[in-house]
Amino acid sequence: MPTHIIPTPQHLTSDNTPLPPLTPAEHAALAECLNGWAPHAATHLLTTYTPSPTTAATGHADGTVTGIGHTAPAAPLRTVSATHDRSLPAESFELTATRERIDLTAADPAGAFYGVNALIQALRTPGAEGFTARSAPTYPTRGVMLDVARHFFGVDTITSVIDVASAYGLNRLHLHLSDDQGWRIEIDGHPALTERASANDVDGGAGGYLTLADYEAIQRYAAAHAMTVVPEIDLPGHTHALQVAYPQVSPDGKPREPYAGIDVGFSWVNLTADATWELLDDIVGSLARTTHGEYLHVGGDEVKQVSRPEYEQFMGRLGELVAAHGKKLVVWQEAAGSPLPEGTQVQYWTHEFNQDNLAHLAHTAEHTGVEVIASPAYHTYLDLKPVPDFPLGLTWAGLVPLRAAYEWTPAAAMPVIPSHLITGVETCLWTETIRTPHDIMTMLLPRLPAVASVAWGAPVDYPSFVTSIATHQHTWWHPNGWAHYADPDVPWVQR
Ligand code: TNX
Repeated sequence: MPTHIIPTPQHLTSDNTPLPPLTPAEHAALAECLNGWAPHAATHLLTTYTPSPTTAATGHADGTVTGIGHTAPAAPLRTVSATHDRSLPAESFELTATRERIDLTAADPAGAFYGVNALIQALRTPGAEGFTARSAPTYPTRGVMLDVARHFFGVDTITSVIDVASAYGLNRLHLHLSDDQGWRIEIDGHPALTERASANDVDGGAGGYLTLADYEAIQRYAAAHAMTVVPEIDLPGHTHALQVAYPQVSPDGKPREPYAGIDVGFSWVNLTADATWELLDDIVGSLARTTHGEYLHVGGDEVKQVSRPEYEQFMGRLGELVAAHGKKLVVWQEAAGSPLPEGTQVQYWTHEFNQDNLAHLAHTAEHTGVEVIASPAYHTYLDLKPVPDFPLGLTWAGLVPLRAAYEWTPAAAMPVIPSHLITGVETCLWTETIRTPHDIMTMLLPRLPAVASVAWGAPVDYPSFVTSIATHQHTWWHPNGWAHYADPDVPWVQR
């Protein structure tokens, strides 16, 4: 019986012997071992896994443990340990779970979190068997992007995306917080932004925005799940909502009405006006102060109406501004070729782009310390339809069925970029057609675990992957109320 862990660990062996569920005592003991050095992993174990109260059924009855109430948990019958070993590769873990012992060793708290995930996934497998697993992620940056600008989603929905993404080993939540249709984050000293530019969405709906308290709560929740939030303010295009609030940053200075629709490329700010740079200084300053992580994403995509030299000059100046506020930069691929600060991450998204600029990026990256994040649309854009007649999603880069999200490599998808420059993989969910939390899960599942497998460099075995997906749906997504798309490749369990 295989162990249904996704991403599949790089090394996995089974002992072909039944693996009993955790008893309440073992559950508490493992959390206790983790608590001193990986408290989030301990909390995750305690809140995500329900120990088996029917210990007798597993041959571990001691007659005293209830796990609730007054009785202190009895000593576990299995040996349980959780060891911090800093000599291991970053975010890695080693886990042995058998009928005799549960031993988790991890490089750091993130590795402990992933070890706990692997244990919980394995224990959920019907007919689980004892195993030893070792795994380390291939790419240090493993992201999921959620567009809360086209349709707005609040704290509860965003935390449910964190639940799914972190369970599959992603460590970055990229929030697309501004676009033509709406401005979605409170900015210190600029209430006009959220007062005038957030009450709208792509369908002309009510919109909304995150307060700074919401943003803080999301970041804390993310940190508790080994994830970091990267906020994106899209510049110098995709700025219609910003211009509704502040007409003085428009090229023509004229007032604008909120925009509902899915066109792109029609808006941009005055690239050189003092009014623009004073406002951007405040926006970047507020975001830098309220963001725990080291990166801010400043967009740079689909600016169709300004000359290339003017655009590159703007992106260079924006990079300096972000650096002056103490943060590193993420930009979409169009900014490749601009003078970008060392340590910038460039996010590749489409092959339909000027290859000379990408070649230039590849050429200069080694000298400037620029990294590349792989988000090729035809593998990672989960707003693209999985099949032609799907009710949700777009088709501009083709379809993304489950197999396309699973069977690819960043190096092959971006032939112009030398593979050693690629430090991350990110899957993106744009929300032009995505209206509800149910829609979000339908697009993320089961394709997010597929992209996460690529980000971990997991061993590739599609038949085994789809079998594991079916188990996860049956034993986990369904009980959690998470919707999914029924890709025909998966042997879904019939109810
Ligand atoms: C391209 S990817 C965009 C978005 C759209 C998306 C739809 C990128 C940087 N820009 O503005 O929402 O396609 O798939």
